[in-house]
Amino acid sequence: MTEHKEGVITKGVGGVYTVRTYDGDTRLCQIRGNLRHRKMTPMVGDKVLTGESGDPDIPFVLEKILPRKNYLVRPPLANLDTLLLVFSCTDPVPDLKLLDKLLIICSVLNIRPVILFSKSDKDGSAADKLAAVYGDAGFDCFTISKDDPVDPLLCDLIGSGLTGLAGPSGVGKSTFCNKVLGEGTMVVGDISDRLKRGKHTTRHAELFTYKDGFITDTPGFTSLDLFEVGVLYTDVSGGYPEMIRASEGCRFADCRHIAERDCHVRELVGTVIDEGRYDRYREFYEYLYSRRPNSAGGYK
Ligand SMILES: Nc1nc2c(ncn2[C@@H]2O[C@H](COP(=O)(O)OP(=O)(O)OP(=O)(O)O)[C@@H](O)[C@H]2O)c(=O)[nH]1
Ligand SMILES: [Mg+2]
Ligand SMILES: [Zn+2]
Repeated sequence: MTEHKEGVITKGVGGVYTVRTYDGDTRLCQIRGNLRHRKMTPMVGDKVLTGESGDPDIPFVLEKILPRKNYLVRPPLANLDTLLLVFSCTDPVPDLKLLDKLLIICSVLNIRPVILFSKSDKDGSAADKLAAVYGDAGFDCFTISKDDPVDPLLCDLIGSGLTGLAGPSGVGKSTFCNKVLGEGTMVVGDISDRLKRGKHTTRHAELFTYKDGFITDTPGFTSLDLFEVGVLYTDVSGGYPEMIRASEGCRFADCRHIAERDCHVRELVGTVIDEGRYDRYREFYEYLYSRRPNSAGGYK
């Protein structure tokens, strides 16, 4: 008789999925034909039903992917509660466009973002400045460094539910995982001396248990197109809570904060609202507006 068990996908490499069942077993699974037929691609974080396959090499099979509460395309993760957005204050230079894009996506998918500015040992004042900008905007921010203990507040934030990591290569995602989970859990890479970029050391997402939840290290990435992942122009403001707060003072209730008269948001740019954040908001808004459904293109 086939023994069915539910669990969570902790890893998926080359069509072979590792599932941790709720009673603590680890099952190596292949994918069932009908799942492939339905073009459902299993993801790390997916809750699944597993059964026996009859194949001694990969003894189990994914029978069913249970409904997802959300999923990210980049990095590919399902059922996230919290996403740690890791950006180094230097080496590599922080890609704040990518950070803001991920904050918009978190707001669309109802994922709690927590921002980590890493390598604060290399440039403490840069890390503090970034944390001030994003902290004032309304996000949970921490500055971290490989030589400092992890803030107990941060440990609490990631101690339950499913936490993913996202950020460019070489910022220290795996280094952070090792600090939390124990040295040697993940391989840590170098950054190139010349380009100050990471070398894509982590190749696959992998989920580990931590306290009452799970934490997932992921490969670094830099390219992320908001339009391609389905974000709409109406979603952009969700990544800018400081502008939503300020918009109460705008003359028009549907103010886009671009060219409208008596726009309180624009009045606050450079003081309460960070100029770089505003510029990125505007760039994303205009880009997605020009690609809105039924649009002939161009921003009016
Ligand atoms: N000075 C300093 N170096 C760090 C810190 N965190 C990580 N590094 C270094 O940065 C390099 C890259 O670290 P990783 O942890 O492999 O980075 P990653 O984000 O996992 O990179 P990918 O797996 O390629 O996406 C390594 O040489 C680390 O030792 C830090 O807080 N301070
Ligand atoms: Mg890594
Ligand atoms: Zn406005």
